[in-house]
Amino acid sequence: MSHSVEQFFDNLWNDYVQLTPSAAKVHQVLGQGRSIINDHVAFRTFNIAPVRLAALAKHFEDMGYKACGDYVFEAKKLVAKHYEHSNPRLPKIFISELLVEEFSPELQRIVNALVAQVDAQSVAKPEFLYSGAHWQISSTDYEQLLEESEYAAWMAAFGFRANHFTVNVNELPDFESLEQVNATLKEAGFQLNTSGGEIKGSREVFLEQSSTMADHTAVRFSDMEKVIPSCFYEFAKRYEIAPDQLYTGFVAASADKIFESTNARTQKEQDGNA
Ligand code: OOG
Ligand code: NI
Repeated sequence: MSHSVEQFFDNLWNDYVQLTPSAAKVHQVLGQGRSIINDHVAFRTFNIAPVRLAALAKHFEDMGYKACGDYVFEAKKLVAKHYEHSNPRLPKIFISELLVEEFSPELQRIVNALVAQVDAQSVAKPEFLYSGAHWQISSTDYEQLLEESEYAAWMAAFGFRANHFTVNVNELPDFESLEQVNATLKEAGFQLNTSGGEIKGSREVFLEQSSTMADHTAVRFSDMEKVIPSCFYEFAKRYEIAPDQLYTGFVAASADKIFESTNARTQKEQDGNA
């Protein structure tokens, strides 16, 4: 892999781990000092120029990635695409975008005002993908977005960066199953996302996924500081669709639940059931 692609993923990881300190602990617990291979990295955005999914994807296409799968999330009012590289050591890329025009005029007004602050020239640089928020937002606007779309609120608070990395469980030498990975994580004190069950998907759909609930971090809004959910870590085990050929796509019904990993309400419900 070229030096610049490697450097890109290093920078992306460094931004992510700064906001998500538990990601470093995940590597210690599952890798015991050995390097971890990531299955994919996920990004979020709004379907408004200049930050549309296609504009983010352009950077990966420039690195040699190809568009593969398309996904629709009707209830969350989102669409997504995934990208693959011919170098199997490079993670797949999952990018979603919020269909802003399907929301209330208030949400549209807040989101359009945020995106209007983004300089189109900055979007054209690969560093944009770990550049965070390009705007100021008040905590009241954040709370208002949260009423309608947890995704919109997350984007408003954190902007452009990896939403999560995903451990490739097939490549973990010490673990046979995702159940085993989950048990080890829980023993180490991690809280897992139980929305739709701890394991989303199955061998029948060729993909099993689980994730931690997002870390919490202090975000400086224009009027005050608030501690809110930031980013999480995901775990994926893939099954063969043919001899020696692992499934490389995503599963929309499972992804729908993985999105909940940044949802503080889901977290409260889980705590209530604990
Ligand atoms: C993406 C959720 C979906 C997957 O692997 O299915 C996903 C997100 O939370 O932004 O990552
Ligand atoms: Ni994911």
